[in-house]
Order: sequence, then structure tokens, then C-alpha cells
Amino acid sequence: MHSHSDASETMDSDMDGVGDNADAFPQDATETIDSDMDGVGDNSDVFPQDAN
Ligand SMILES: [Ca+2]
Ligand SMILES: [Ca+2]
Repeated sequence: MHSHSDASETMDSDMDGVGDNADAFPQDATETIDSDMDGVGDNSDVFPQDAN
């Protein structure tokens, strides 16, 4: 099932196993989530739960 709308996570641009819709960094295979939404992925964020 392939579509341009990608309603069911058919695309994974960085091939990290996390679909683009759920991937906060669809172009970065080393990051998938940003818990504090500060723009720095959890893996490289010293304080992933604190935006400050
Ligand atoms: Ca991905
Ligand atoms: Ca962060």
C-alpha cells in the first residue's frame, strides 16, 4: 500500500525504522523523538525532558 498521503507510515526517509509521520527527525537516522520539543533530538539532547 503506497500513497502520497502516507496515512499509514509507508515512508521512512532516513531508513531508521520509524515512519516519517512518527519521526520528529525524518531526515536524521540518529534521532527519532524530541520529548521537550526544543529542536534537539533526545539522543543528542543533554536534557531531553527540559527545553531549557
Ligand atoms: Ca525515520
Ligand atoms: Ca530536545
